[in-house]
Amino acid sequence: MKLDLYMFDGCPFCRKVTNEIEAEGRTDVTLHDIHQNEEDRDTLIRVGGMEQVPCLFIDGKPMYESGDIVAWLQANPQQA
Ligand SMILES: N[C@@H](CCC(=O)N[C@@H](CS)C(=O)NCC(=O)O)C(=O)O
Repeated sequence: MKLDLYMFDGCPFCRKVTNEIEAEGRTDVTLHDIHQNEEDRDTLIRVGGMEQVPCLFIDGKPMYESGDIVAWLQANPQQA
Protein backbone atom coordinates (compact mmCIF):
# COMPACT_ATOMS: atom_id res chain seq x y z
CA MET A 1 0.00 0.00 0.00
CA LYS A 2 1.35 3.42 -0.96
CA LEU A 3 0.86 6.17 1.62
CA ASP A 4 1.66 9.84 0.89
CA LEU A 5 0.91 12.59 3.40
CA TYR A 6 0.53 16.12 2.05
CA MET A 7 1.25 18.62 4.79
CA PHE A 8 3.29 21.68 5.76
CA ASP A 9 5.39 22.59 8.76
CA GLY A 10 3.51 24.69 11.30
CA CYS A 11 0.09 23.24 10.48
CA PRO A 12 -1.38 21.99 13.78
CA PHE A 13 -3.68 19.49 12.07
CA CYS A 14 -0.70 18.08 10.17
CA ARG A 15 1.23 17.85 13.42
CA LYS A 16 -1.57 15.75 14.89
CA VAL A 17 -1.09 13.27 12.05
CA THR A 18 2.73 13.29 12.09
CA ASN A 19 2.63 12.78 15.87
CA GLU A 20 0.54 9.67 15.30
CA ILE A 21 2.95 8.43 12.63
CA GLU A 22 5.85 8.94 15.05
CA ALA A 23 4.00 7.35 17.96
CA GLU A 24 3.30 4.26 15.85
CA GLY A 25 6.90 4.25 14.60
CA ARG A 26 5.68 4.07 11.03
CA THR A 27 8.14 4.28 8.15
CA ASP A 28 5.63 3.63 5.38
CA VAL A 29 4.31 7.18 4.97
CA THR A 30 6.10 9.57 2.60
CA LEU A 31 5.75 13.24 3.59
CA HIS A 32 5.14 15.94 0.99
CA ASP A 33 5.50 19.52 2.26
CA ILE A 34 3.35 21.62 -0.07
CA HIS A 35 5.12 24.82 1.02
CA GLN A 36 8.48 23.37 0.01
CA ASN A 37 7.50 21.74 -3.28
CA GLU A 38 5.27 23.38 -5.87
CA GLU A 39 4.75 20.08 -7.71
CA ASP A 40 3.40 18.47 -4.54
CA ARG A 41 1.04 21.41 -4.02
CA ASP A 42 -0.20 21.10 -7.61
CA THR A 43 -0.71 17.34 -7.18
CA LEU A 44 -2.73 17.88 -4.00
CA ILE A 45 -5.02 20.40 -5.69
CA ARG A 46 -5.36 18.40 -8.93
CA VAL A 47 -6.06 15.03 -7.32
CA GLY A 48 -7.63 16.05 -4.02
CA GLY A 49 -9.60 18.96 -5.37
CA MET A 50 -8.56 21.45 -2.69
CA GLU A 51 -5.44 22.79 -0.99
CA GLN A 52 -6.42 21.75 2.53
CA VAL A 53 -3.88 19.79 4.58
CA PRO A 54 -3.34 17.28 5.98
CA CYS A 55 -4.36 14.96 3.19
CA LEU A 56 -3.32 11.32 3.10
CA PHE A 57 -3.21 9.66 -0.32
CA ILE A 58 -3.93 5.96 0.12
CA ASP A 59 -2.86 4.25 -3.08
CA GLY A 60 -3.49 7.59 -4.76
CA LYS A 61 -6.93 8.19 -3.24
CA PRO A 62 -7.09 11.35 -1.11
CA MET A 63 -8.38 11.38 2.46
CA TYR A 64 -8.80 14.78 4.13
CA GLU A 65 -9.51 15.54 7.83
CA SER A 66 -6.85 14.88 10.46
CA GLY A 67 -9.23 12.93 12.70
CA ASP A 68 -10.19 10.59 9.87
CA ILE A 69 -6.54 10.14 8.89
CA VAL A 70 -5.46 9.32 12.46
CA ALA A 71 -8.32 6.83 12.79
CA TRP A 72 -7.36 5.23 9.48
CA LEU A 73 -3.69 4.93 10.51
CA GLN A 74 -4.68 3.30 13.79
CA ALA A 75 -6.97 0.85 12.01
CA ASN A 76 -4.34 0.05 9.36
CA PRO A 77 -0.99 -0.63 11.07
CA GLN A 78 2.16 -0.78 9.01
CA GLN A 79 2.61 -4.14 7.33
CA ALA A 80 5.72 -6.08 8.31
N1 LIG B 1 -10.74 19.98 9.82
C1 LIG B 1 -9.47 19.93 9.13
C2 LIG B 1 -8.80 21.30 9.21
C3 LIG B 1 -7.55 21.36 8.36
C4 LIG B 1 -7.08 22.78 8.14
O1 LIG B 1 -7.79 23.76 8.46
N2 LIG B 1 -5.90 22.91 7.59
C5 LIG B 1 -5.41 24.22 7.22
C6 LIG B 1 -3.90 24.34 7.49
S1 LIG B 1 -3.52 24.32 9.21
C7 LIG B 1 -5.59 24.40 5.74
O2 LIG B 1 -5.20 23.57 4.95
N3 LIG B 1 -6.27 25.50 5.35
C8 LIG B 1 -6.50 25.79 3.96
C9 LIG B 1 -7.86 25.39 3.51
O3 LIG B 1 -8.65 24.83 4.30
O4 LIG B 1 -8.16 25.62 2.32
C10 LIG B 1 -8.60 18.82 9.73
O5 LIG B 1 -8.79 18.49 10.92
O6 LIG B 1 -7.77 18.26 9.02
